[in-house]
Amino acid sequence: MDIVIATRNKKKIEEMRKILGVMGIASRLYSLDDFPAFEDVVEDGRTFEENALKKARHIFNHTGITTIADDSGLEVDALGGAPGVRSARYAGEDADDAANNEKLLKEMEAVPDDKRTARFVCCIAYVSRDEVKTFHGYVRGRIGRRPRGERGFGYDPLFYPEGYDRTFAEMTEDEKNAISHRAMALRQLQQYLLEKKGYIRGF
Ligand code: ITT
Repeated sequence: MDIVIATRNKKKIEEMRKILGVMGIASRLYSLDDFPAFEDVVEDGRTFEENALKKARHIFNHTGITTIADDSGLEVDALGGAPGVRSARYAGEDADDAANNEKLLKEMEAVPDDKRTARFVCCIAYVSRDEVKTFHGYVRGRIGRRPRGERGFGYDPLFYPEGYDRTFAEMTEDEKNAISHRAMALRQLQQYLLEKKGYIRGF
């Protein structure tokens, strides 16, 4: 089966290619790098699910190829769930990862260690000719007081998954992919395809 990964985030593409590759779901994987002319959708949904569906439908309608979109973000308990669906744009419309991390640390300056809990959330939307499905993944953890590690992307340098004393940015790709919100959601997609379709390569 051919699949388009409907994201422009290069780090997400890398992670999803790796996870989907290990799962053997797709015979050919495209990303939006293969379709540079497509305009981005406006991510104005109130939930990760609304945004993921919007992105996946948009690309499926243009390509006619089965599409997977990821909408994800960080929910911090002490901030009432922020940055949430605004994770990519927390410090402003054109904010980069460093600016978003800096803003998060500032907002959390006064939050004591035992109240720095958070979770990463991922919604994967799957749109094909005859199906529209969504899958959800979560990983709980806590927010550090300074960035640590060079790997990953986004808020990885600040996020300590529960049970670990290293941030996602200090983990190898494989370590992060074993427990991440994105991998959990993609595993559910894999399970769905396996049960409903039975056409996954390698099974
Ligand atoms: P696309 O919409 O093109 O997929 P994007 O980066 O704008 O790319 P989102 O709207 O889903 O993607 O925003 C996700 C943001 O949430 C991302 O930019 C990070 O700041 C954060 N995030 C999501 N997953 C993450 C992860 O695994 N590690 C660190 N930060 C993550």
